[in-house]
Amino acid sequence: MPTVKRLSGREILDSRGRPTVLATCELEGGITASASVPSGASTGRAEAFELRDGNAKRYRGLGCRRAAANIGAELQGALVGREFDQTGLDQTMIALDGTLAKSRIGANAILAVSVAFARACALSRRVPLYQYFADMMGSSPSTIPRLTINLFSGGKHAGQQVSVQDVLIIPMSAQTVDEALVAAFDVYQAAAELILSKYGMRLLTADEGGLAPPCRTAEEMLGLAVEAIERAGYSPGKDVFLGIDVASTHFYENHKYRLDAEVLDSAEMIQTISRWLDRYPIVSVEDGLAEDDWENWPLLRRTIAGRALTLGDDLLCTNPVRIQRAVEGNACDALLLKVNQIGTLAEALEAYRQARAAGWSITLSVRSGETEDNWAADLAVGWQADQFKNGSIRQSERLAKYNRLLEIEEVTGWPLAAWPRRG
Ligand code: 2PG
Ligand code: MG
Repeated sequence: MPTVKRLSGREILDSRGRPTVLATCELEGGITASASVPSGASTGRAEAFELRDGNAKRYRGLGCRRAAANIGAELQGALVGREFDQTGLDQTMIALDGTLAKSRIGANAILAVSVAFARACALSRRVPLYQYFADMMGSSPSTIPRLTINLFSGGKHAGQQVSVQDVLIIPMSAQTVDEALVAAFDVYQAAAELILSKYGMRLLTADEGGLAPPCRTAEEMLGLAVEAIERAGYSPGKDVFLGIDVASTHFYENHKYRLDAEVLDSAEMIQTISRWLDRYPIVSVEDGLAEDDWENWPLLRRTIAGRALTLGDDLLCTNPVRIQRAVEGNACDALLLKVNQIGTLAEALEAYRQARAAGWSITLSVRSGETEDNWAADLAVGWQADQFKNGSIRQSERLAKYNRLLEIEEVTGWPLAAWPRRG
């Protein structure tokens, strides 16, 4: 097993221009690797804790110097000279931190070390990072996850002009990453032209590189997506489908959903989503209900089963305890897996296994604040996620991952995964 020789941390900036953490891990024998971690904006309450400096005079309190320093001081002190496998390293850091949310050392510091160590181990074994991740879970990859690509943004990612956070396109007839990206390009260009002709709006992008048309309702945005698919020469509901991240936690207050101009209770919200499914080719519904609206999730799942995945993001927070509750209550049939919601690779793998054991589908997702690091692409392939959610095809922090998938595709020749059975 590899021995940790040196660890160091650095504060860097993410794609929103906010500080985040990069860790560098040197193993005995001289191999060195670095990794950086992302950060969300529409976060769930149960997410692991990002340690930030809180100094209002610097980056409005968002600085990550303390988290970075914890890598070079406490983590280095505790881990140096010791041999680990991935799970051993992660568990040692969890125990050292000693808090439920990793708030003492910081989940951002811990995850950066977890991934930098993984990358260094892959290098020392002379295997691609996706192979290291596959070995970690004992899988033999043979496909690349199907891409779900952000077309339009609203909600917290685009200044709330419309309540729903993401409309994604899912190129379903594409057999390869290359074909999926071509379709995404075509639809994106068509959508940009439509937005210019309908709203006179020039091309401006939201946090994940998607377009942010000044729609007033979710249906207007969904209709625009269908029009863009047609205008690009594809058949909606045949070549290209839609996914939505409703992110409804962020417009849920006093047991009501403030969806655009409407105020809906949970049953009405479910009916509204069901109507969207009748009218638009939607096959995945993320966070259709809020993270605290546990009791109504089973009805949502039953109502849309067979038509679309019931995908839990804020509800589950990649947290094994919450996933267990959702499995027992039949609240979802799909997990949105974001490693930094839980804070280590080992725990994310536990979450993954739980979801798989329940027969759920898995979408591996990056965050709205990302860096140029591309480890999430290797993780999605190595762990054989069904889908990969990586934002739009604009902005280098997104392309770092898409371009890595192109490289993996070229080397392996693996096709895109089939869409999972819905029901
Ligand atoms: C989400 C993610 C990615 P954030 O809600 O699924 O789109 O956003 O990283 O802001 O939580
Ligand atoms: Mg989400």
